[in-house]
Amino acid sequence: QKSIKLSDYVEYPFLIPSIYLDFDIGTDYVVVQSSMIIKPKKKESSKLVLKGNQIKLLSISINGKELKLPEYSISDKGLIIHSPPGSEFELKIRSLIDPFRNTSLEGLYLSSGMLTTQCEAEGFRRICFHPDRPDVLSRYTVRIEADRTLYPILLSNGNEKYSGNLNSNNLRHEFIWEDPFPKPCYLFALVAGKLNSVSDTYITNTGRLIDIRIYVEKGDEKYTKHAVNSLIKAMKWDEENYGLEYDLDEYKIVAVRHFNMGAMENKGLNIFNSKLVLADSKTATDDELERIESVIAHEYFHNWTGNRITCRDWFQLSLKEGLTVFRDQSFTSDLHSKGLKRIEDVSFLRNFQFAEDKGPTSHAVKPKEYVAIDNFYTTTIYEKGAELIRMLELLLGKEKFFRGINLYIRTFDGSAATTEDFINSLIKGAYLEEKNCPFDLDKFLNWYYKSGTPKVYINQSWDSKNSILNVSFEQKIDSEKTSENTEMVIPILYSCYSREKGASPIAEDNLFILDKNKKNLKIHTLPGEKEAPVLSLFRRFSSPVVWESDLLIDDYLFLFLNDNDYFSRWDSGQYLMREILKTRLCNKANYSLEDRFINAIKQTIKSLEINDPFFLATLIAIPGFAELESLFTKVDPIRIYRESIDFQVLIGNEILQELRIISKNLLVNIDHQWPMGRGERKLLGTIWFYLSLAGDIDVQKNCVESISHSSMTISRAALGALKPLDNTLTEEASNLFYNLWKENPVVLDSWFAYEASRPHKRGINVIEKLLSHPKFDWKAPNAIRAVLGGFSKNIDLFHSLDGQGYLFMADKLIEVDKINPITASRMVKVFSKWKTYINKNKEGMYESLLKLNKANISSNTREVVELILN
Ligand code: B3K
Ligand code: ZN
Repeated sequence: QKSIKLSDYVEYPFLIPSIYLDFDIGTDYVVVQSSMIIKPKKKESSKLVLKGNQIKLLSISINGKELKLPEYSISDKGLIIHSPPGSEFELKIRSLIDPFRNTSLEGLYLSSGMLTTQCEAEGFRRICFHPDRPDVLSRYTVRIEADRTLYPILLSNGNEKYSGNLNSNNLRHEFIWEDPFPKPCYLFALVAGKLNSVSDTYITNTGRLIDIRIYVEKGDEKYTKHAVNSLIKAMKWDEENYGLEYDLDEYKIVAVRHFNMGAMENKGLNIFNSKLVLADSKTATDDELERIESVIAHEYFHNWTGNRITCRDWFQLSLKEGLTVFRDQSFTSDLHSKGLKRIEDVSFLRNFQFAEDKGPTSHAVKPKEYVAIDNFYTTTIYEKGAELIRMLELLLGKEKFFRGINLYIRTFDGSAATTEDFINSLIKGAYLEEKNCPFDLDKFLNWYYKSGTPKVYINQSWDSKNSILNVSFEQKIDSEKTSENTEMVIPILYSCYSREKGASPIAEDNLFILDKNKKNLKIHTLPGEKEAPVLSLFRRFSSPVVWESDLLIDDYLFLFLNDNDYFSRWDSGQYLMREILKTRLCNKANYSLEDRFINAIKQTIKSLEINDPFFLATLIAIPGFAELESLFTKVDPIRIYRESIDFQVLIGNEILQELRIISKNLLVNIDHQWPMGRGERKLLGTIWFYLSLAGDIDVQKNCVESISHSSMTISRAALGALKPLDNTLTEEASNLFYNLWKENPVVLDSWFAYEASRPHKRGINVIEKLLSHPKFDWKAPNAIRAVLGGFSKNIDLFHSLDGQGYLFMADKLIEVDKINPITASRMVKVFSKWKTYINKNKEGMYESLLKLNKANISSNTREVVELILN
């Protein structure tokens, strides 16, 4: 398949300063008329190439004069005008599109009776003929007319300019929207439908009044408060921290059931997957409420980092996504807990991004080529991209970092930039001159250009005579195919603890910059210090790497009990649990280590229970499944799953008494409104899980009763605790949950996911049944992800040794691909790790991949399948 290369970038030869779009919505199709002012950039003439996909051309004219073939040519890719005028002209195109049969959820499409759009990355070409590339910025005016009863609400970007009836009998009406800020077409949005809205206002720091409106289907108004509050918090935070104010008079959010991703930052008219808008503590868990708050903020933050300053081309995607994820992570950590948010983000990165970077779809934060850009909305572009910005913040220090950001925004406002533009502004803003930068910029840029997770090796030697700890560091990046010796700038934040004196560190949060393959560090401890101190490394997870050190089990136990950095303390426990599981899986269980670790947990429970229940719950939870898989060169998923359950049964049994006592104390606080009571609810859920696994019948029965608890967090925690059991109580709880929520599609998706992912002996029929369940909607990616995504986490079923799980998945993905390639190509990554599995699983997955490869699949899905196979 043909790939697009970064090195082939050429500027578009025309400017399009303004676009007027007219939508005439009928019952069977929509007539779109565009009128664009076009200016050639150079004197020499070049042809005008416009993209178009599934659009029927009706007529085309330049400066009022109709064009005839062969003055232009048309294909399934778009339209070419062979010799356009050499100076500014007006191009008018009338065309026709059919949103009613568009199942791809790209361009203009129908979702639950309303018309809605998704244009990023290349959906605008399904709406009208246009260059459809992010470096062409225009001012848009949009007129929409439609039937008044079918489509009472007609929205587009920007501010409302006019609305009125069209004919005397009031059947049709029209709206005109104007967006004064030049934008790329991927930020265009249109919504038409029967929607109710909830409104609020925000006054900016310069006193401007912003009208906030959330549009939802009738009946859902009651679920919008959380979204509105989140938006207001985000607006305030961006003013206070980045000095960035909202620029339009209106900010609208529309909730849509059929949506490929989470949400879309269209200028002034965000479109959201309904699961990320509709929520309160009765229908959403605490984690979901936090996620919604952060996604609302993320899309809002894009208004500057993405919209006012956009990407020159899609290779620069992390320019807006990495930076905006960094901003939303900072927002959440400012609002809640810095330490806990960091652990949450690191855990996500390790389980998803590291896994991606180890596998066949590994790519750089700034890739050099792609086939389908939709396949590049990955955790590498987003979350690893955010880690790079975080390292820059650490290396520059907050004050300089913000000076740099400021310069970037002032320099590139209203234009399309590259990641290099960003870095150069950052350094210039921070230090005035590049040469004053205290680290090697070129080596830092390797983080953008090289794929793979760097590995750092650490060895210590203790000079007791002089009380100096000598530490040697070595970095390697192995997943890059080249043999060249790549050096990165790896910031390492460290502390040192005296073994005798315990809790307060001798050296705290010092920064060591590893910018060579090998580099040594000398740590001077207190004179007279006899024993080597304990090193706490990569505090706050100061760079996105993996490391191996000569720290001893005793050191990890010490850090697990004493470290004052949330991440490092948690990570020490995670290390110990990884060791325990690794030795168990190699049939070399280390019982003394298990005993010592469990004792450490008991001590931790005593010290942490009251003041930080959330942290305690986090400390005693085992590492994620993907992280465990990554410990082995031959992965046996079924054994990993069983062994991790056995280990958790052991923890449950060993700390039964302690857990029972705490759970009683927690009950008084669980009814507080989010974010209050969150820690208590989290810990209670964790305790239920362990106790239920350990066979505590009272807890299991209590879980069934808690399904109808007024807090969704508690209800889902109860479901979770019963999940591994596969007994009548699990069944009963699941039925209760279903009956409570069968009329709420957003909540019901979590039931679909639960049913698909929980272990049960009834085999694959269960999944088939879920897919033909009357409440299952094939056109809703949320539902597909719930069932097929849930199924991929159902270890026994999906990985069954006869390969039937894999084949079933392949068949279903072929079906999904026919209606929605974007969703299918994302989901096909469930096969990414095939080469790492033990032979039986490997062969099974390989067969399914071959089946997919032989099928008539979309180019999106084919790109991923081919990458995985090769
Ligand atoms: N920019 C969108 C993602 C678009 C995905 C296109 N396939 C949401 C976001 O990152 O904010
Ligand atoms: Zn984004």
